[in-house]
Amino acid sequence: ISSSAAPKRGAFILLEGVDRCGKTTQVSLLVKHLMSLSLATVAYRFPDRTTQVGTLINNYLTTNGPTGTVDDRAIHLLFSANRWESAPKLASTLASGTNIVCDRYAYSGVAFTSAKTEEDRSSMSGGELGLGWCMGPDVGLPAPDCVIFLDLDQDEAEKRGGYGGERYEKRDLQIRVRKRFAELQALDEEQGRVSWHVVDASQSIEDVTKEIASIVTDTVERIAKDSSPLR
Ligand code: DGP
Ligand code: NA
Ligand code: NA
Repeated sequence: ISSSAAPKRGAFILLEGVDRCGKTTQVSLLVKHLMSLSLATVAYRFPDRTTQVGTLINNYLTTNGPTGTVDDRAIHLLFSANRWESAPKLASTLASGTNIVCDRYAYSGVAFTSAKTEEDRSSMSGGELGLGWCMGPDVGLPAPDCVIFLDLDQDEAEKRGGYGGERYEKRDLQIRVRKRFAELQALDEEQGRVSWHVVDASQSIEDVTKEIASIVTDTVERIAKDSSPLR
């Protein structure tokens, strides 16, 4: 109990999932909830379409050109660059004791790119666009303290109304994306890294919110107590 104890850092809470799983709604409800507990919290969202790199990504997502018009590897690196350009701010925000609730991050990066082909890319040595290749550019980014995966099957996702027509909003791709996320969860569990919490996103908004709130309260307390440095 020395007076020179390291200052508390913020917790980095990440929400991931397929399109239409309700992430964006839950991120904003969670930020409000934490603020109501007097816990300083800010929301982040990736891709961040407001930067120059984000403008390129937005153009890519909103034009439904045939696959191959833009090289899949090049666009993968742009999504990663879009996270890296926020990395210093993410790190300083956490260091200042503010919590971050983030809508998508590097797991989406790997899940979406590696889902582009039907070939099995699940092994770490799956070649270009395989999991190992896809993970490379994001190695070293500030790591989340917990991943909340809003799990929704494709039939349920489609019941939620039409997709907005963006490039990735297609049934077969989304089914593969969900599988890739599960593979990434298994990898993290194997290696004892970040802890994942899978939440059934087909529940009512209120029930999902409650479940997330209880997971996050535990995580925020754990991080505030152990003051371990960011990885
Ligand atoms: P959103 O604004 O959350 O709807 O995300 C836009 C789309 O981009 C969505 O289909 C998920 C996808 N996406 C998010 N991050 C990445 C990434 O890093 N790489 C790739 N290839 N796709 C991503
Ligand atoms: Na979307
Ligand atoms: Na996003």
